[in-house]
Amino acid sequence: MSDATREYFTASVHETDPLIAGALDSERKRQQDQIELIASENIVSRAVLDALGHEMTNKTLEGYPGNRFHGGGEFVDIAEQAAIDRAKELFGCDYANVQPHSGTQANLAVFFLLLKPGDKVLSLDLAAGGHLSHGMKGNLSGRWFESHNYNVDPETEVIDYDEMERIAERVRPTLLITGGSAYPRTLDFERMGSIAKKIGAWFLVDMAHIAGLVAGGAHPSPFPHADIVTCTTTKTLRGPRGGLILTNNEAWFKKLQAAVFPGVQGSLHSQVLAAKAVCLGEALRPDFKAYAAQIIANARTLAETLTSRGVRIVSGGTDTHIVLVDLTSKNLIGKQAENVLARANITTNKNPIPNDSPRPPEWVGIRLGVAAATTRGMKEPEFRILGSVIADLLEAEGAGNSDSVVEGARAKVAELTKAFPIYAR
Ligand code: DSN
Repeated sequence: MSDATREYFTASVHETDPLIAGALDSERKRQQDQIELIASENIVSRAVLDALGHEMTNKTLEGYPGNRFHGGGEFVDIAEQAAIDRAKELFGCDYANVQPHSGTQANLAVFFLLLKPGDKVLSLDLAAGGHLSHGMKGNLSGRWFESHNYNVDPETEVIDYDEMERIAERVRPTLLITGGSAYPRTLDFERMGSIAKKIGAWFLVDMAHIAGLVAGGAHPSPFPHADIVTCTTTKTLRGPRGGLILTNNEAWFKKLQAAVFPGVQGSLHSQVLAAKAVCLGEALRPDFKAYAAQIIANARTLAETLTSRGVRIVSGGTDTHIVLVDLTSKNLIGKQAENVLARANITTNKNPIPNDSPRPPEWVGIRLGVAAATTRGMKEPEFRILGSVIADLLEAEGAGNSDSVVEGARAKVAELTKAFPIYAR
């Protein structure tokens, strides 16, 4: 073996690429030192990381277990079959496709399966918590399909199911969609499933954000009300980046497999399938239920603490991992809040709230999600501290004197992150 070949197979990224090694090290430190409150994030297990960084990444395969276009797939078949079996067991459904590279790809495959260009879809308004892959104009789903929205009640900020029914009867969509990125309340799958049936639409539940809560019994399951369900394996499910599609419809399943491959994807991400199997296996363990229940307790504690300090929470609270904050109560917009929290090492994102401006720089909300900090082991006492640190920062920023408060807030965050370390080395 030449020296160059030996080095190729043995040298670490620290030896070969200082720029990227530095970025990787800094990102690890950032995750340790910051409290992650972005609702779509979580912290995967060492076992999931092991799978993601494995040589399995070298394997190219198309097709499905036992029926591949390339040779040498026997070990990836084990991983993919385990992911399929575990997904079915976890979510109590008959069929699972675990190949989508993301939640958006999963939704695209469902559109490919069920719709023709120009067909109508009806989904939750983006500012009310919907998702861009459900018909936003800038997304293929909004370009190729006729997109309509339902919304939340302006008073309660909870989905107005009566209004949804009226819109569904008027629009007559082929596909009714629910779920999204920033809806903090329990979704009434039974009611929406019956609306879909009444108007002869298919019912898609995109449970990307709440999949871990469903898996852990902390949110009702979309089955048996949904015709088809998509999700990511990131977020509350606490796995690698990627998607799943689940259904009980035997007649669709063959077509669904073809809709994913070759419909909207080519070869699979072999190592991600292994990581999906690992995270789904973790979610089947009894301690996952305790994690899911703790998420709800933590989110409620955070919402109550903020409310007690005069910070308005959209819909008055939460049933999930998401706490959506209306910053007008503190004379702020989303970007200002995101920035002041970032200065104290709390990571969040500006977000629209119901009926917000379509322009991101004008959004008046921030979205807080408790899953990652819950994974670190933080419980109600820590979320009380965190809630009051956040309230201090928002108040100070609104009053134009945050500099004096940021230092103390950083110190409190540092105490928490030190007490709850991740990936100990
Ligand atoms: N939809 C984006 C979010 O919720 O942050 C990414 O998953």
